[in-house]
Amino acid sequence: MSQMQFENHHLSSDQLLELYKAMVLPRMIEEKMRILLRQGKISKWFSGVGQEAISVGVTLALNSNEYILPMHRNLGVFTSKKIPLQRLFSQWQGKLNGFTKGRDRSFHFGAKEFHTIGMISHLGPQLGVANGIALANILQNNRKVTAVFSGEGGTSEGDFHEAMNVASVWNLPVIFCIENNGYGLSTPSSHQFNCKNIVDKGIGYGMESHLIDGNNILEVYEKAKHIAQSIRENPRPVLIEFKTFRMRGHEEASGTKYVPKNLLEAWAKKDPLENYQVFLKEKKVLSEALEVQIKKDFIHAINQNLKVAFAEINPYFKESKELDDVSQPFEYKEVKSDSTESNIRLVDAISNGLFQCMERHADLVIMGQDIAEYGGVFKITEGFLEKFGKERVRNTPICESSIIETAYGLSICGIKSVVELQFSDFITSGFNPVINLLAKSYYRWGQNADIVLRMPCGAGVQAGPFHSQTNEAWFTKTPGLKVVYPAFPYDAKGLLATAIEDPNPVLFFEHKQLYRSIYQEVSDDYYTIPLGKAALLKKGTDISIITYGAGVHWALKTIQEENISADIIDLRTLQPLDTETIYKSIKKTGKAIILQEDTLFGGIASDISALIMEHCFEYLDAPVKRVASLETPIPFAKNLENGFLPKKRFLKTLKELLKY
Ligand SMILES: Cc1ncc(C[n+]2csc(CCOP(=O)(O)OP(=O)(O)O)c2C)c(N)n1
Ligand SMILES: [Mg+2]
Repeated sequence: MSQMQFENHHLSSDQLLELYKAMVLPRMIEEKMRILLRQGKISKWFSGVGQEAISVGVTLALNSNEYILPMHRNLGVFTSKKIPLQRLFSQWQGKLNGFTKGRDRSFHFGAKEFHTIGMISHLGPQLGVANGIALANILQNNRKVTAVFSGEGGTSEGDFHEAMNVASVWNLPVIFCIENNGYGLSTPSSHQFNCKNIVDKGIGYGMESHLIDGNNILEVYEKAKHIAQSIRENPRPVLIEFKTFRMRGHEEASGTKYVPKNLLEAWAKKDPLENYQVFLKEKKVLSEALEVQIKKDFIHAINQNLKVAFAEINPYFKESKELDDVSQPFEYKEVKSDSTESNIRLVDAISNGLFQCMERHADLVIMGQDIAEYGGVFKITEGFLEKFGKERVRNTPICESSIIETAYGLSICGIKSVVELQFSDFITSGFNPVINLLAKSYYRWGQNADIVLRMPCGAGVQAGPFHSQTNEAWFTKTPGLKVVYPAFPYDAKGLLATAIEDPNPVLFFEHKQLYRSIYQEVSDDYYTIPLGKAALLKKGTDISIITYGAGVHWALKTIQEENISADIIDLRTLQPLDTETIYKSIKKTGKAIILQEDTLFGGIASDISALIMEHCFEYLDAPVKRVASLETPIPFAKNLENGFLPKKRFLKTLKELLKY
């Protein structure tokens, strides 16, 4: 007798068998993988034994062209999505024909042709990415559902709460599938959250939620199918908690010593596959002979595919190939403007530039706190809502992390977005997706992140330690990110246009103190300026001053007041860096000073200094000097802030260097 109650109201024998086979396959693959793991042929294994009904039931309940975002125990999603076994095996062995060409392991990959997006290690961000895909589905009005997975442990992360909140506020068609398997590594659920059921959390987010027996394939499949269909008809987010149990260790090496034996024994009796098999035999849908045949066929398929995967070549290291694959190739197309010009401020140039990009890219979405009716705290998006509508100009909850993940989900669906950080300081609350999703995605599995993050930054406005940082160095050191930092209205407008054209993630720094103090003649029409090209603002003979952002204006003022003959280089883009312009200038002047508003240690000035040393040593008549802010947080009071900033120290060092 089956230990579980299966109720079948209408599924045919073929359908019942299909569910059975779909659970047998991941179970058998796992058995084989555990052998390979012991032989050192794959690197790690996270077991989904005992949880197959959830992966399989949910995947088969959705249409094959609907996205599913699985986690590390959801092999059944990959197999039920019919991803060729040979490619899965290649992926796990780090072969060249794996989904990541050997650049990432296990389930850390996406396969868009199968509408499957794998995880990054950090668990919770997956939920926000699903929101982005669901938002794309809403914008494209295609009535599709997206399902995303998390363990109960992952629900403790802020990303879970942010994703639930955003999905609910925006009414996104997502099924949040939480597999409550009792443990997160060694931590039991009772140490993970303090409420009876995770479904109870749905109430707090205003979200419909369901509790489902995750070991009962018919219950999972039927309920998920019903929920998915209802979401297609009436788009909304739904939370499902699947009760289940993790029958093996967190990963194979870690064991289950800390799990009470009686729990393992009790749940073993509820094994989803064993019980269903008994039920099918009782119903005479499955015979002993058919069971043997099905398993034999799978063993054959697994072995055949393994043979092919073993024979596949390993990735070979070619430096240029690795470097080329960090960013999606982008062919810059110059757009010139010979239109009339207006004398406008930096803030106006950015606003006007962004507006024209919204006109040019019909599906470009902008997201940020208070950017719609209110027009943003710096009023850059004032009037955008009226012109472009609330689908494209989206006020967000205070959920930096989830919104950046949402932007990544949009990008997966081919939609560009611009995210306004209210202050660049607050990127700390969305740091993980920038570094781990956006920056690494193209290199890992060829998926670009077509996102511009607008970063109002900088000091000089007496805004203190949390509203004045210039934090570009956190990003210039991360491969995969482009960093733009204009100092003038004309550059800001043209560079923003290119940043949005570029299919890669770009951090676009906008200096708050320059917003309303710097004016310039700017073309009224759309135009572009290439990334990675510095501007030589002044030509001189005695020294090269290399700077960007507010530093440009300090340098210009200083050499004018002191009547110094210097090259002034405005970098404009920090990543990629225009080393050619820097070296050319130094070869002429023989002296270099680098001025940055950021604090000294680990800032970009240090790298530029090292590069000059390595490439222009023979041309130098003096040591390269870096001038930067003091190594403290940014203080609030005017006198303190002035002392912190490098303006005075710049003149002193400049004079010393000229005399050297
Ligand atoms: C941000 C982050 N912290 C810690 C980890 C390490 N880690 C990986 S899986 C895991 C447990 C996850 O538990 P749960 O969400 O319940 O999923 P399960 O493994 O039980 O399926 C932990 C702590 C991680 N991957 N990411
Ligand atoms: Mg768990």
